[in-house]
Amino acid sequence: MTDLVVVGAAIIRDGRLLAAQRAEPPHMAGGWELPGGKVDPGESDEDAVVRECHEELAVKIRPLRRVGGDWRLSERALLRVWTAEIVEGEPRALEHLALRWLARDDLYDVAWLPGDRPVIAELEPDLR
Ligand code: 9L3
Ligand code: MG
Repeated sequence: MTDLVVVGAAIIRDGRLLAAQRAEPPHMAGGWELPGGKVDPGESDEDAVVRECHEELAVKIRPLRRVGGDWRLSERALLRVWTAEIVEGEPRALEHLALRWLARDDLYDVAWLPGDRPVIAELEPDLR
């Protein structure tokens, strides 16, 4: 079986990272993640991360730089992450419970989902 590819956006503005609190499924609800989701069949990873951020946050983003390689989420899913900038709009929690902009000092004030944690650590140098 091929792995399910999930893409995530590390949206950084003024040295702060946008964190999003999941609303579902129940075992993940309340946990914090980089916004994103599953790549559709035939869709490129970068198109998927742009689409997901539009659907979830109502913003247009531009992916900038890949963060690490394939991050294992589960036996069958992996996460690919890009740093990104907002080129249009102001993020709104259309599918999340809440959004927060985190500086380096408050990066771990939220309960990151276990799969996202190693990615977050790699983003520290990008933050203020
Ligand atoms: N997931 C984990 N970390 C993330 C993202 C965007 C997604 N940063 C996990 C949660 C779900 C699966 O990947 O189990 C698919 O994500 P979604 O399409 O439900 O957002
Ligand atoms: Mg999602």
